[in-house]
Amino acid sequence: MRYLTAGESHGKQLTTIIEGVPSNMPLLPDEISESLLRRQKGHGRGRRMQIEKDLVEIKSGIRHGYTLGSPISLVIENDDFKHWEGIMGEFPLEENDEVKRQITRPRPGHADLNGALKYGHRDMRNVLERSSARETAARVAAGAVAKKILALLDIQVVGYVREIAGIRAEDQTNLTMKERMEISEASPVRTLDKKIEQQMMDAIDKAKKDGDSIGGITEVIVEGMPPGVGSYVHYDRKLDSRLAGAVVSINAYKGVEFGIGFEAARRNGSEVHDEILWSEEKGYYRRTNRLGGFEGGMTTGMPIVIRGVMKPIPTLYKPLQSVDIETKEPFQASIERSDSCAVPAAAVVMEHVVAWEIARAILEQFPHDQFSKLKKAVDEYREEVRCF
Ligand code: EPS
Repeated sequence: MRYLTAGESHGKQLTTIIEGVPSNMPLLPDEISESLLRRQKGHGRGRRMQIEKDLVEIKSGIRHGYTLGSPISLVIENDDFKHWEGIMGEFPLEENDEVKRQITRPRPGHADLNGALKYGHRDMRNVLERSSARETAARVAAGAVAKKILALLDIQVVGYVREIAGIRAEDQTNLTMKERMEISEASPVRTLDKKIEQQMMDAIDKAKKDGDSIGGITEVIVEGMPPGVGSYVHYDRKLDSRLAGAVVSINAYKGVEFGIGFEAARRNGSEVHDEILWSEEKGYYRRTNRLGGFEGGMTTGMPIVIRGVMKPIPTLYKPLQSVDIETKEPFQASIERSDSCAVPAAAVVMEHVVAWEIARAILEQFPHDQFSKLKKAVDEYREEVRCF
């Protein structure tokens, strides 16, 4: 299974093309749009999210509510395009037409300067339009399809916020997946810890007032995975490594950890590894889950616990010093409209990129063109490993 996204932030639309989804799987546009609307929410989002209402249109690959097995193409229109047609249109400029809002002052921390050097763009709008996190809407659309595959295989995925600007939510280990989903969904900052919700919101309001931005940590849990998915044989099929790559590919993400994560460096081996137990009902399981659901690049069957670090968004109303690429003079970087904190939205993005990698790995291990055959193969494998 693979996908490609296309689209500029203020261009006409975002497009996602997915290949390799098995046939005869039920899928409705509303199921994808629900994920898109979740991504748009969150305290700290800027004015752009009031302009957009991200709803997906399915252009191919689905007929009468079922997948065909052919590529699925999905479109999300940018409502804001109507304000940007002159700037973002595809036709050549007329003679004497001025390029409006040309950007020559790169923002520190954004893709502006490196992208301009790489592609030879003197107007850095050509870079920022694509490097904008608007693209994550297209990735959430792909992830929503992956989540549907997983849900039908009894695998659940949920993402929420663990930390914003140093304000930490306590680990809520006693909650079920359903509770995690419902509680985080009801929270304006997508946290499970009611006690620190207001503090997080206050920190976001303060950052906004100061013209600054703040980052945080998001966590995704995956439950219901069979053990042995991934690989110890091939470096590029290790599932934890693929998940780490996918998470760091989300705009502004700088790091990833599984289970106890970096804390493992400070503990003895006997306090890191998870003892193996067996019962008739569960098959093999671990007494603890410090390794976050992975051993040897493969799932253990325990919940996958993965956290990602999002840096503060680099678009600041209080801009940092930069250099104008036309004059080489020092300047304050360009000011673009921005979110003061997108961590709650990023939790939804991370949930979906994780779902995508998991579904992709399952389809690699159980390659079937028809959904019912995939389901049968996964169920048989589950039974086989339980009694192994
Ligand atoms: C973004 C800047 C803002 C955000 C945008 C990401 O957009 P605009 O430039 O239109 O104000 O709202 O996020 C989205 C549009 C989105 O859908 O998440 C950036 O520079 O990365």
